Amino acid sequence: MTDSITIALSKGRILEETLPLLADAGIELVDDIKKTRKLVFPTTDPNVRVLIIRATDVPTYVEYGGADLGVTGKDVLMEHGGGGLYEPLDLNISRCRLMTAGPQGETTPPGRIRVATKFVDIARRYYAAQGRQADIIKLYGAMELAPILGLADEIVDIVDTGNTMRANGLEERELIENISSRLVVNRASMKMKHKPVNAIIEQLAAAVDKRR
Ligand code: PRT
Ligand code: MG
Repeated sequence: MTDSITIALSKGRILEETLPLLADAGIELVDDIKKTRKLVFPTTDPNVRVLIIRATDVPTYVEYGGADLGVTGKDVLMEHGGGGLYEPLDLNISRCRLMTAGPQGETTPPGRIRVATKFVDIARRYYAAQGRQADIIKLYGAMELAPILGLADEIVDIVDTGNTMRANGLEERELIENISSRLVVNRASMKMKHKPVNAIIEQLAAAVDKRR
């Protein structure tokens, strides 16, 4: 079955923007994903199946060969730690910014600070590169609450419109990275299944170009 291909997609907001790109590449889901609890889906291409999993699990599935290809945010890839995966294509979807933020009208206090985030490794690397001392506190959601409740001086989080930050009395401070979703490929699949994998990369690249 060397030619059968598994693609891991991130559920949630990335999925909605990924499906039209895949459709342009000739890969469409056969089932209505909203009406089933399945996690593995056949597609209109008999050699391609799709997994719909958490964005943060996509790099892991692809790195260990559970899937040949995957789609996930650059933020997730940065936090996962890039090694072990090819990243051949910027899909130019689900764009947002990874920012530091703190209470409106205040500046970062001097000396050692506390930073709340779900992006622990990214935050650690970022503050270290700035030569700033930071204790990183891991949260799994609602990072925006942390400064208001005195849990942290700053947060590192995703910003799109900025509405969530503003609504919680926070302001953006420094840009860590501009984010979009990326196609990732398992290293062995790139070699062993070169032909079908490459065909999908090229068709997706054309679908992305068409939308520029
Ligand atoms: O929800 P779950 O815990 O299962 O996973 P998830 O939160 O990682 O999934 P999802 O679907 O919410 O987001 C997945 C990916 O979408 C992220 O990894 C980013 O690459 C990308 N993305 C794009 C975003 C946003 N835009 C975004 N606005 N991810 C999150 N947000 C959130 C942000 O965390 C904040 O709470 O939206 C809020 C900010 O939006 P604004 O418009 O108010 O600034
Ligand atoms: Mg979410």
